[in-house]
Amino acid sequence: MSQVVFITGATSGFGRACAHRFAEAGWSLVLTGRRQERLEDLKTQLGSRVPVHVAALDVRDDSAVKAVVEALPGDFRPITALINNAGLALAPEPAQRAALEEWHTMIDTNITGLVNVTHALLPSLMERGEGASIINLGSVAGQWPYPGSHVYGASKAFVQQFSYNLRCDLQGTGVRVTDVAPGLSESEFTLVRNRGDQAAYDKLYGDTTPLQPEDIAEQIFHVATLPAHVNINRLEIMPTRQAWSPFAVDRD
Ligand code: NDP
Ligand code: 8X3
Repeated sequence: MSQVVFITGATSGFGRACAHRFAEAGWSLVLTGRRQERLEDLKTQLGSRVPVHVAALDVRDDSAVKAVVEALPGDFRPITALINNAGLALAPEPAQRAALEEWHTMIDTNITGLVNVTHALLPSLMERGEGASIINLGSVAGQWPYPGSHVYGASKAFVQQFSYNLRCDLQGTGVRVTDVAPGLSESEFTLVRNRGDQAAYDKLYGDTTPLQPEDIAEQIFHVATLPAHVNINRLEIMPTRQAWSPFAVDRD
């Protein structure tokens, strides 16, 4: 039976790097994201090496998620690994100045979207059973608070706890679950968060050495290809040049 990976948010950053990494190892790819053109580009790049199925998908739309899963061609099921990667941060300002609509968008994407896709693919993952994996993109922001993280960090805390709780329910099915929690990583994530502000992007990633999407893809591939009896519950990854800061104290 061929190995099949289903990736959400495959059009950029970690998701796109995962598409390349799993293709290198000969896996069949199901690539999803909202930007159809980028999906077609990936199909052109990778389709001569491995079977590739692309589907434009907004993970917030549960009917669309169900339809995409139901329409998966026979060669692309059952799914061996689900990479729940689609996500975003918005509203870089403090909570008291953030727009409610942007909070809703983060919740709808990072929480509801991830839940939609997981729910739709659980039967397929359970059909695969031993060796199957759900790999959820959490973040250091789900564990460590920092200014401007408000709903984004809280959404990633949900991802961590949902991953752990899934582990409990899936015990005995062979399906593994991992919360992968990266720190500072260079991708379009920062342009999305800062509304396309290139100066903010350059400031965050300049004069240091952030993780690259390929670094995260390598870890995700490692998690998905461990022996079937091994489950990494949470994998937190930071660049060597990133660490924690002291508590902030308000002084007169
Ligand atoms: P990118 O912005 O490069 O990629 C995000 C991906 O998510 C895109 O492919 C985008 O595709 C997709 N996406 C966003 N909204 C939706 C939606 N509603 N439906 C379907 N797809 C969607 O960011 P990263 O690769 O850096 O981030 C990937 C994941 O990793 C996210 O969950 C992020 O929170 C997390 N993360 C990122 C870190 C970082 O520092 N970069 C660190 C820790 C975690 P499209 O627009 O085509 O739909
Ligand atoms: C993204 C990493 O540090 O910007 O999840 O929150 S961080």
